[in-house]
Amino acid sequence: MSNIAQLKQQIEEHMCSFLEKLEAPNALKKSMLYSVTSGGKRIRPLIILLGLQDLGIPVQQGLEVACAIEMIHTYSLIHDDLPAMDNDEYRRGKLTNHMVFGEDTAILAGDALLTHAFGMILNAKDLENQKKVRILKEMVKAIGASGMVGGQILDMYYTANIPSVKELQEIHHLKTQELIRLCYFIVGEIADLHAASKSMLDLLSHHVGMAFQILDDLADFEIQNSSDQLLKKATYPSILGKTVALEMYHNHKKEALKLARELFVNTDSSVLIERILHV
Ligand code: GRG
Repeated sequence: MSNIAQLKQQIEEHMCSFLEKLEAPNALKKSMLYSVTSGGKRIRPLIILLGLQDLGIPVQQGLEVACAIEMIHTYSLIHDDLPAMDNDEYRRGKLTNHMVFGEDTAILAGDALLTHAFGMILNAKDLENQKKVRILKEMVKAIGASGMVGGQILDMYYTANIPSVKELQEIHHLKTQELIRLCYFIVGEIADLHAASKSMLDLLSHHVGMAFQILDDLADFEIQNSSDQLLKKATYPSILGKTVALEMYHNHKKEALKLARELFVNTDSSVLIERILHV
């Protein structure tokens, strides 16, 4: 099994054992576990663990934080799929959480995953308290009203109003890239990198986040009657055209790989970027 596959398995096992041990009503646990185990690529926790490994830091120091970030990502997807948001019936080829457990339970499963993410970081065994505080502060910024949730409301607003390119960038920056930025921030914090390397990680997260979003938009552009198209959502190819969007994607990917090669001695972080951004 490859190193990346092994780490992915470690992430899955840790999240499952954490949720199975959780003292909570069974109906809620089942709904949380359903979405956590429904086959995500685990990009965000892998960014953290591979980044640490490539810098020579034991992955154990970041395992709980990495799983917490995946729980936050899962909560955001459960809520994004709800009838009041994108109203999606399927995700990752499976019925969405509210289709299986009902809207009420799906909302609460998302709430519980978000809350437990904070608990997981607070209780992380191999992480110093000072680092936990710095990570939690940045996490609040990245996922709350001035981050992912803020991006989601802008996304809703611009479903009825066409955004400019600058406005589209702002939506995606908040909705998608802030969580990716947080993952690279966590690597820098746990590995105690100096300010210059932290700035490089920040720039790396920008390029990975941009290329990731444009690629997602390009894939959606090719699907007839996708949910973005049905909801008349603005995307990079719909606003700029496919050729320009493709060129932007290639440029961001190239810059991301250049920075990853400069930052990390080992190459698995670059392998992961190649995999995330594979057309
Ligand atoms: C509801 C608070 C709230 C936020 C929702 C993340 C998000 C904000 C919405 C998801 C919708 C979406 C398609 C966003 C674009 C980013 C993206 C491609 C997310 C999917 O991430 P992957 O590919 O998913 O990592 P998997 O399934 O692999 O976990």
